[in-house]
Amino acid sequence: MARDSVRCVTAERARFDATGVVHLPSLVPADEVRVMRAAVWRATQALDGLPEQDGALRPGPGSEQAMAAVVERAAFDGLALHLGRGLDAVFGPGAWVPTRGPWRGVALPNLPGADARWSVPHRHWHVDEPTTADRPHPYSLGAFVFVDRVAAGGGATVAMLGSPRRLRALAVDLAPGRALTLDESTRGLARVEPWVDALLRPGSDPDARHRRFMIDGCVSADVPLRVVELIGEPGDVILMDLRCLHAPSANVGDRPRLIVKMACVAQP
Ligand SMILES: O=C(O)CCC(=O)C(=O)O
Repeated sequence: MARDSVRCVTAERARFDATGVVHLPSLVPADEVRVMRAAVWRATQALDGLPEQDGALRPGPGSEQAMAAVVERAAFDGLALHLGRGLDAVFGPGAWVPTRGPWRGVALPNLPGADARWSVPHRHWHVDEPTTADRPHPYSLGAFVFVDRVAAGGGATVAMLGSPRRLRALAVDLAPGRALTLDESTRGLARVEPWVDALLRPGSDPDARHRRFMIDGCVSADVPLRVVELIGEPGDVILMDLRCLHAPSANVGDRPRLIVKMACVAQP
């Protein structure tokens, strides 16, 4: 059955279409999460040091293979079933499936850095999949699986809600018949939207940035935009449209941020 003909418009599906993000609480059973958490933590400790980047200690260049290998372990095999249940509930049976085999995902640990205060990041905003005007849906989703609690300020990925829709409108103007480049998706959007321009510039006052970008947001070409931290409890999953603008943020908390990001693909 074609994906668009699936008549399954849940509230979560509507939220995903509007914002690019949907949060599915308690999708993965606690006993499985505990085993996954231990595996991610062991692999993190086995790394040869974690350099500080963007306000947190993160796996450095060259550790990509090790971080992908973590989620290939048997402890993560059950995730396909749980993610499949979540995807079916949101998008309709079989519309999306978790990727199988090698490179099915990656562990994304980070440890508290030296920053004293958390601020909405201005650097490293990016998309994982380019946007084209004529594709309402992405080819791929990221499933952020929380193998431990991630609280505000604790090194969460930040995402710009509404950005997939806004980037499609931008693609109509800037890139008819092709995909937006990363530069067009960030600085190109900033050129036509002052709120995004301010987001991408360093701002000295964390409170002002919090208010402007995470509470007030803006409406750009009729699309509400707002920045959120992807936070959650152990076993929660956040599905994100990989055309969504997102960035790493500082860990000013007292514990490691331990998540895995699994790839999911649309079925033809
Ligand atoms: O580690 C993070 O929070 C950032 C993750 C990210 O940007 C990505 O996986 O594309």
